[in-house]
Amino acid sequence: AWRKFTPKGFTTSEDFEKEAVRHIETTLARSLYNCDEVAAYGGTALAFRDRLILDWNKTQQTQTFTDQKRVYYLSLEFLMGRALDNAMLNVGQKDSATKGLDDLGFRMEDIISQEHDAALGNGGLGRLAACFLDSMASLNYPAWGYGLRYRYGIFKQEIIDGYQVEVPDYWLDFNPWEFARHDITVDVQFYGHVNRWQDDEGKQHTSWEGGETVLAVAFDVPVPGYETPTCNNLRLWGSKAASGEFDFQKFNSGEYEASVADQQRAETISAVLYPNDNLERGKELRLKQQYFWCAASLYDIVRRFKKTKRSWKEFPNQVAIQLNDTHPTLAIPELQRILVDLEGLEWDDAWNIVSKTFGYTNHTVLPEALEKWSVPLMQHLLPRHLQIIYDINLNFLQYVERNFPKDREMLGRVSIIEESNPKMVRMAYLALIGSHKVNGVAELHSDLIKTTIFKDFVKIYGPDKFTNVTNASKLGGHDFLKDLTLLSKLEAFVDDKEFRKEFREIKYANKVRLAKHIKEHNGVTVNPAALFDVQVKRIHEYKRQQLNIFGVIHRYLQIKSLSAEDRKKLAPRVSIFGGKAAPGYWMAKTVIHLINKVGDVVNNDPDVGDLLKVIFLEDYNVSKAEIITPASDISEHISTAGTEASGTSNMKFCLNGGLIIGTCDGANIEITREIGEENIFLFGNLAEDVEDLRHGHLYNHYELEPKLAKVFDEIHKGRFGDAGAFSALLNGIVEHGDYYLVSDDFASYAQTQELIDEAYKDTEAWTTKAILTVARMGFFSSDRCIDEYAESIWNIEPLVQKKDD
Ligand code: 26W
Repeated sequence: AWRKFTPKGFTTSEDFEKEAVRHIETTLARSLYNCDEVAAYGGTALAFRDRLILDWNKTQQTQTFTDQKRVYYLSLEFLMGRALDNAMLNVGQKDSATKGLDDLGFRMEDIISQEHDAALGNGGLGRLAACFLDSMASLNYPAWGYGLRYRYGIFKQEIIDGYQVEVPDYWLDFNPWEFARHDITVDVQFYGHVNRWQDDEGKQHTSWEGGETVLAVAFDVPVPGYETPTCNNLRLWGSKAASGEFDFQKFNSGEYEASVADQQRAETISAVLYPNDNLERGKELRLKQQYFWCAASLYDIVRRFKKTKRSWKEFPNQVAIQLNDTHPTLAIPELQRILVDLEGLEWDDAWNIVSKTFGYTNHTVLPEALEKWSVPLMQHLLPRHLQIIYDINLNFLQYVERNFPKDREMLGRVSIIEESNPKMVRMAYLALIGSHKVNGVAELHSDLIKTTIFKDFVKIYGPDKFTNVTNASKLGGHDFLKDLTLLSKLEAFVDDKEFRKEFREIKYANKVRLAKHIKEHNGVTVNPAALFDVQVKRIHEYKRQQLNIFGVIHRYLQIKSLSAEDRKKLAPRVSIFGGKAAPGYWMAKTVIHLINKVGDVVNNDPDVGDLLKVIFLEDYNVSKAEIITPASDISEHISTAGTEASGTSNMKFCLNGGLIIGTCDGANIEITREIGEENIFLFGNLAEDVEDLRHGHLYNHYELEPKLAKVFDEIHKGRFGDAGAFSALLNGIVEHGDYYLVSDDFASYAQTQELIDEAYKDTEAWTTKAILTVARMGFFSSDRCIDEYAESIWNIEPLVQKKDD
């Protein structure tokens, strides 16, 4: 309805065609005679982009004039996927475009798939950021995202001879969705030294001088909301050599290489996304990325605030900044530096503003993922920030000392500086101390952070500083998009024959589509009537793809042990895996290799036939997820209890009519509460028992679970190729303590898989479970989630545009 008051834009297929053709012929300078799919994509994207831009400009204008509080979402990762389909969904008129393209001789599906994914993220954290941008726009919150414009997103994964091979992702080839703002730039400083001096009135000043400067250039990406004129902005910073830095002298005297080297060094900062998920490696370039992005974003936010001519103490009433994990924590000392060194505020006044402005979301408790930066590195790269961090720490520790005079040990435990060699800055502590709210991403996780990594801080600040906002997901479809709680209306149809049939047909059609994809990409024929069992996510030991593949081997051995007659009673299954391993994560790469080797054997064994197929889908990403997720009957969310903060694909699968096999971890627990425990397949040890079990492994001799032992025997015998290739994986379990409790959970996992086989045979009962699951998932809408952030952390209100704005 709001379209009625949008002045421009096509509403018929003819008008769409005119717009698209105009863009193809003029903007893209292509002749219609050799218009290929790439050009047709370009024309279509530009036609929709025009419509978005009108809304975008108006939204930004309204936000500026209204001048109410805004939220800034700082994230090093935004896993956006493709933009065109999303733009069509939000703007409307996809049907006009489909018809128009058809007239021009193209299929919409093929055109959509021309677009590169914007894959500026690793996994859950980055995808969550993308869902949040969508919901913030859909709910009309004045909100900006800030990130880095990586020239290369997450690598593309190829599987060659069963091994992962990484290929660079040249996604910027043609990207109509970004606007380079060459006039919006920020100088960002690195290295140098700190000067202290006194002015004529005796006031102390501190300044950061020397070093080198890199230029941050803004690239803006429109973020449309669903059925609303609100179109927010995602600002990504690209790095360039600062104008003064490019050495014309050298260039003139023929030293081309030397002059270009400076330029390249500057551009390296935003060149590539670090492909580690949940692993911190302490690389200088990563720290440079983090500061570059924080400094540019803060400068931009402060510049916008200063235009309002308000006093500094109003800053937290106008600005909320959300830190997506600790990656943007340097924004805290940076704002303190701006206020104290550049704007001349007193330390305490500045700190009061800073700590009211920030909120910090924690996404992991894995110790190896907690960011720490070495003090010498920080001293070298950001000398003034290190001083500020030391001062923040001093004030904090004095506060702790006053309040807990008897607990001297506590000071060392909570200090931002870890007294190791070299000393380290603990970024999570800095983020917590500099924020007014800290939240976890699912109930169990939010409880865990209060009893483990942040235990002392609950004593220091009290429990109210900590809160939970359970993660959520976006529904990719057409109905129920506005209000996911409307899903509950489906429950009334659970016994409706017609509805049940249609529900099953949709699932089946989605499985047929995935089967086609598998045939094309893996060359394996799978039966769409088989149970599709899917585990797609980053490959990580804690997520336990190894448990899944060992379970698959166990299933294979069982099939082999049966007579042809008994085999007929089995339920056919397709085990589908997908996900990237961090390039340096050998154990994860070994798991991928094992999955592929098992697939080679199983898929070619005539004894097995349709009863079992094992598929590894190459290059799992957002656009592949759009095909895979709706095609699953069962998806696996089987992390060792207490390790997966939330998980978000678990929600996606349920929203798409799939059931879950899972551990009592992350959001699985809340999903169970919502949908009912009769509709989910839970197994395995509980988080509260994990620590004791691990101790048991270390101090007692422990025996491998017998079924798992058989699986290991077969691997050892070389059934899946050279066993040496898998020895590290098996030894981690047999000899090195089985940290992720694969053996402890194996029996319960295998048994639950048998329950699933039985349950799937009862089509009617299964359909009921699936319908009830969908109907009860309303809570996991990212709109609900964003409203909770807005209310309990950001204190912001929606800004709905008036008709005649
Ligand atoms: C410094 C290296 C690094 C890189 C990424 C450390 C940590 C991360 C992320 C925090 C990892 C991540 O994506 N965490 C996931 O966040 C999701 C959204 O909240 C949760 O659903 C997942 O459970 C959590 O693993």
